[in-house]
Amino acid sequence: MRASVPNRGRFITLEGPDGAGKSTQAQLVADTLRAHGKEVVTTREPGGTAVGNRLRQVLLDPQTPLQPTTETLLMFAARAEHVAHVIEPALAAGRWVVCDRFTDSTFAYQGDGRGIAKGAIETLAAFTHAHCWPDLTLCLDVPPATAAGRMQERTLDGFEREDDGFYRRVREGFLKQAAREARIVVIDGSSALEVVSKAVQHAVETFIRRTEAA
Ligand code: Z5A
Repeated sequence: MRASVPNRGRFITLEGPDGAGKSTQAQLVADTLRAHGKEVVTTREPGGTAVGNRLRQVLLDPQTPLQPTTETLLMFAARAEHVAHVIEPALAAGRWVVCDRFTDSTFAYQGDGRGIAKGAIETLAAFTHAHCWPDLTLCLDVPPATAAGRMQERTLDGFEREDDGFYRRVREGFLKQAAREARIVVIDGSSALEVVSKAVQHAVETFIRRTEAA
């Protein structure tokens, strides 16, 4: 994190299990920032660049299940491109970046979900983006049944076909991560849309006030 560099933008991520409402809320976060006069770049992971989007297709393809190690390395390969070509240049130019998922997802999905050692993920994170960590993370928490209900209409990707045990470990992983990191704000994503939106807006406005007072 380099939030102390003058005029540097801020990096906000949305996290949580599938179907938690991240994509829906990412738009609101961007709108709230723009209403406060910020220039905003919205993006997502895996993806965000041409190479990242090609890796995303490989990562989410239910026909080609990957080894957990391969999956982890490809997530970081996509992230290295994303940080270098999209996130860092935007922050350096004073823009605020709103990103749907980042390295907290790797800790939760590949770490808690697939059993990759936390130390290995920490090493890859330091190698890939040592100086680029989110300044604020909004973690939307939903129980498995709520998320499953929201995903019913969809064609499911490889991750969404995992069993309940995987989903529970991922959810717990996010909550453990939030307990360790002060930048992560947990929001109950299972409430009605207006209620979740209000909580998200409050968290973003509180963060803006804090950065303006600093
Ligand atoms: N992954 C990983 O394993 N490791 C990593 O390091 C990274 C990612 C970066 C990306 O897939 C997959 O990659 C993801 C983790 C893995 N696993 N999966 N699956 P993705 O980008 O396709 O999926 P996602 O990130 O999980 O997004 P999602 O499935 O679209 O969920 P969402 O963005 O959190 O939810 P949403 O699209 O905003 O909402 C889902 C539905 O619920 C939609 O119909 C909404 O209208 C509705 N919704 C939203 N909020 C509410 C409320 N409050 N009430 C009622 N209904 C609501």
